[in-house]
Amino acid sequence: MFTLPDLPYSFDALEPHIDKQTMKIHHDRHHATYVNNLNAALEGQTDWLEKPIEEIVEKVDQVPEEIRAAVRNNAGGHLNHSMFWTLMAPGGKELAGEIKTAIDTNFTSFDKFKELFTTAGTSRFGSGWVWLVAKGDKLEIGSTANQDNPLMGEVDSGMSGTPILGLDVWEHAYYLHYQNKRPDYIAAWWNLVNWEEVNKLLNKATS
Ligand code: MN3
Repeated sequence: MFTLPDLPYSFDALEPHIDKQTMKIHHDRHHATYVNNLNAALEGQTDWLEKPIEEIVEKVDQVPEEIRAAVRNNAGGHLNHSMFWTLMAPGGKELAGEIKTAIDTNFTSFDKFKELFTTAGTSRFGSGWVWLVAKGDKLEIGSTANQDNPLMGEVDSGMSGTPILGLDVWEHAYYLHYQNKRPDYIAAWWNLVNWEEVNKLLNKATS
């Protein structure tokens, strides 16, 4: 059985960039629903229930067809949100170390990277996620629809690689405070990025 992880900070810790009520509803209702629906979809599938969430997302094509769509949406939802909470920190964490070097090498500068990542978020139609992935010794930016994750691979998600940074651009992530102004939410989110965690994920992906 999968369980809802606690937030690594309080619901109001990301204010003023992301408000308390949005965080509470996003975590306690949206993320909780993905966890509950995933457990319900996998009921009786003992071998699948014992796998790490990353492996289920990676192998979603092998899940029995009658539950595949539910597992895709809800395993993706659970993994994406579990990552998302840890990729933010109150006030953000300094961009330093290998991730800083890798961003400069792959995108020429942080400003250019920020511009490309932001555009991927503002141009994603409907609900989805923006990702920075490690792919071999390169970094790539892309976006996926719904709760798809790059670990699902090119055919299913339109991307591949190991996600090291993800941004939720579903309306439920910002609508209470920002209404339809997704670009304002993304601009504020940059103040919260936990680059220490991104660095850890980069090291893990490339080691
Ligand atoms: Mn969400």
